[in-house]
Amino acid sequence: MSADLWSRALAVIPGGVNSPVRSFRGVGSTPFFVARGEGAYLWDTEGRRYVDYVLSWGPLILGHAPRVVVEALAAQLARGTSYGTPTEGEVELAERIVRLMPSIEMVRLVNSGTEATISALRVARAATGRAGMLKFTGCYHGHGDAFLVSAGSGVATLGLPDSPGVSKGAAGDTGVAPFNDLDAVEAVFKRQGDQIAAVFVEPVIGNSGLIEPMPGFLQGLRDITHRHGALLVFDEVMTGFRVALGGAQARFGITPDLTTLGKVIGGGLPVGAYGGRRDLMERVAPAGPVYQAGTLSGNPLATAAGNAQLEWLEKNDPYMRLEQVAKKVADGIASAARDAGIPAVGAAVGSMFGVFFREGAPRSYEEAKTSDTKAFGRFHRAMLERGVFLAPSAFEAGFVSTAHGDAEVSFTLAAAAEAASVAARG
Ligand code: KE4
Repeated sequence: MSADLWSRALAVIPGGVNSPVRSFRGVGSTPFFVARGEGAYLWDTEGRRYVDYVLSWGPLILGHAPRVVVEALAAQLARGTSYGTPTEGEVELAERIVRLMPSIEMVRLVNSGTEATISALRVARAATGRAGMLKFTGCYHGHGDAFLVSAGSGVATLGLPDSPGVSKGAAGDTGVAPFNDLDAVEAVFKRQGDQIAAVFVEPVIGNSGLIEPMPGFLQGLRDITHRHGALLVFDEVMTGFRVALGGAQARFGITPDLTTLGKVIGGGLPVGAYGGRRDLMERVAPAGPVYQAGTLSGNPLATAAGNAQLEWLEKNDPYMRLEQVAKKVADGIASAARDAGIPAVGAAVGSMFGVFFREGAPRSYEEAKTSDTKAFGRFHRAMLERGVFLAPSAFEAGFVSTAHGDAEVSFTLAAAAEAASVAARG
């Protein structure tokens, strides 16, 4: 069934997938097709079961089809799917986000993380009258033109288009620096600080594998941006409601000017959001002149799922236990790899985790790239064969949910012991 579906998909969808990372090219294989998900598990169309650590790339912090979300969606479905008018659910979700992330005084709902970051950049440029933006290698902020840039040569340089179709004009206002390198950030601001509207950062990188901020790095960004009149934007599409109830900004005690959100706030339905200081957000149409719109923004199904999921998280605050589970998985996989002779290190922040096949935790994407991706590819395939689905790339974070318990962890670590020796054999 999967083989037939795969050849049909390749015939009519670019690369056979609706998002590149799902193609499993990062681990040198081809994807399975999912028939259903429940709790911590996925079943493919051949009936094989997997413990799922991808969880739709982050949104499913309560696991697949949690009762509270399913019931909220069923109730809403009976009342219709979209109206194109204001609804109570949007107000409730906006109030919840504002309550849980106090740096966000006002918030606009959109349909994806990409929409959130391109809109936040537009607000930052309007508010400062500047065009420049600084991002970090290894951070992914969606596929907006200004963000699809890679570092040119040298430590911190003007971005170069990282994809055909991104014009020099669109990329030319973006600077790129290595994560955790405040000297490089200072150097960029020294050269062109008065042109930089905003610094965008994943406060904990989830798009290079998991890379944690060094002590003082995030505060350093806050100080530098304050000094130069630039805005600090925390892209918490992945870390928001994942690393703590109030996101990375609560965990690290930093107040950004703007925050972008997605994933968890939609409970598995398409939602993104951007928000922050009232004086900035009141510039957004129709309150102000900065235009941004969306047919299905804040639609009733997405807000029903998002409200149900966030309400459960606010009531139960599962983050301590989620971090314990994530740590067990990350450390257990890393030690299985080391026992098989593969250098490896694991890390967990809240319910996100990462394992690198290298000596020592990387502090930047440049360091992460030195990990053994070939061994990771062999390990990933061997884990799949043993019923464990890890992110199909050495440069993606893993996620646990409230549905991942001791049974799932011991199943995973037993599989890891075997898969590591397969991977080590080459
Ligand atoms: P979306 O446009 O995919 O909803 O969000 C873009 C985005 C923005 N910011 C951060 C920090 C993100 O992690 C993402 C999307 N994350 C990827 C996972 N690496 C989504 C998976 C995919 O591209 O299919």
